[in-house]
Amino acid sequence: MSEIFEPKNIIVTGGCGFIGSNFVRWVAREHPEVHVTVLDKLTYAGNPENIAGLDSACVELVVGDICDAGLLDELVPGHDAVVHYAAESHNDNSIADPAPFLRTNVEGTFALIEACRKHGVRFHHVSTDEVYGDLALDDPARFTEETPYRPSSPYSSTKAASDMLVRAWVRTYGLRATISNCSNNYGPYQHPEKFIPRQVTNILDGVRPRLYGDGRNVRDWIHTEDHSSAVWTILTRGRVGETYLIGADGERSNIDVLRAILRAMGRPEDDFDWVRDRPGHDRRYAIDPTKLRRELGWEPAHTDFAAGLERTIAWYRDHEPWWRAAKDAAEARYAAQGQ
Ligand code: NAD
Ligand code: TDX
Repeated sequence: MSEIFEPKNIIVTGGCGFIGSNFVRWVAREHPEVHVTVLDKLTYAGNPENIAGLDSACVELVVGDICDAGLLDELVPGHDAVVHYAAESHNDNSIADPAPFLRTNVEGTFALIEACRKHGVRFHHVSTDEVYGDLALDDPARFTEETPYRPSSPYSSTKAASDMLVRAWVRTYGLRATISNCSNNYGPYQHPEKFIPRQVTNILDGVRPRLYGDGRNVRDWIHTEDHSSAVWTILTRGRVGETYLIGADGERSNIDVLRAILRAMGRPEDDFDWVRDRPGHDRRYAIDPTKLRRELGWEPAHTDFAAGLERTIAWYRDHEPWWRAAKDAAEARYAAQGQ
């Protein structure tokens, strides 16, 4: 194992989004000695409420664009590390309009690694298992760090491109960087355009959930708290230049997840509508997290999916003012796409 890196002063890009804000709250709770500067553009997916109430001596918000090289030149020096979550993150949006994905995911990552190279700052790149494409339902294989890149969607191809940039900057310029590729996250503060919160908020609204295609597509679910602890582990104890896959053995078909939501919310299991499939819809994702577990000793803590789902449902039930406007806008986008 390499030396332990003890950052005191980090930038978290995208810290007002779903996973970034959960990470910021996790750091504020577990490592209150660390100062966090959140850099977030506050797109439709960013909400400053997600980090409201945290000690302002520990967490500061800078509203800005990761593509803004001038801003990065001012902000990055003096920090120990940049943890990069900011992205356009939704596959369906990337199919409707890929341009913002190219800009933020590719050009934004480029601007950040240039700033980190120039100012000698450690970089952690948060990415996705979707860069590996998909697996067949009957394939016993899972993704490993050696699986070839084979992205399917505009979203995943821009994330793959950003991973490649980081790898090239490590090799060519000696950038001190690590990469993590995580499976599907769930938990509080997830935008209501995504599968689990969309179905939960539909049911709360008295609307039938919507299942794409045949519903047999498999996603490998991990609680966002476990993603946060894994990223912290890799940032502080991971080997520079390495990639680590993050997963918690949570493979489930979409129809099984939807039925679990319906049951937990007291609805009949068949109370949903089938809708048009997502073009290019990946069939199955599955992560083999052996490297992270063996090399860094990381273990997930939230492995009871039914319990995590119940807590997540309760969170959405209790936070309608948080999701209402975002949901209405997301449903207008879905209606335009026939989904
Ligand atoms: P999200 O869409 O909820 O949040 C994205 C955040 O980035 C928002 O706060 C948004 O305002 C900000 N942002 C977007 N463009 C920006 C820009 N140009 N400059 C500054 N800020 C900008 O996304 P998420 O689901 O929290 O995903 C976070 C990261 O984790 C992404 O990099 C995503 O690829 C990765 N990831 C997500 C999942 C998942 O299940 N959601 C799984 C694996 C990896
Ligand atoms: O209404 C829906 N009905 C449905 O059947 C929605 C919104 C989705 N789905 C299906 C599509 C997927 O098979 O549910 C599954 C999950 O969909 P999303 O929540 O859109 O997630 P996914 O496309 O798997 O990507 C997510 O995980 C990997 C994140 O959005 C990405 O940012 C991350 O990289």
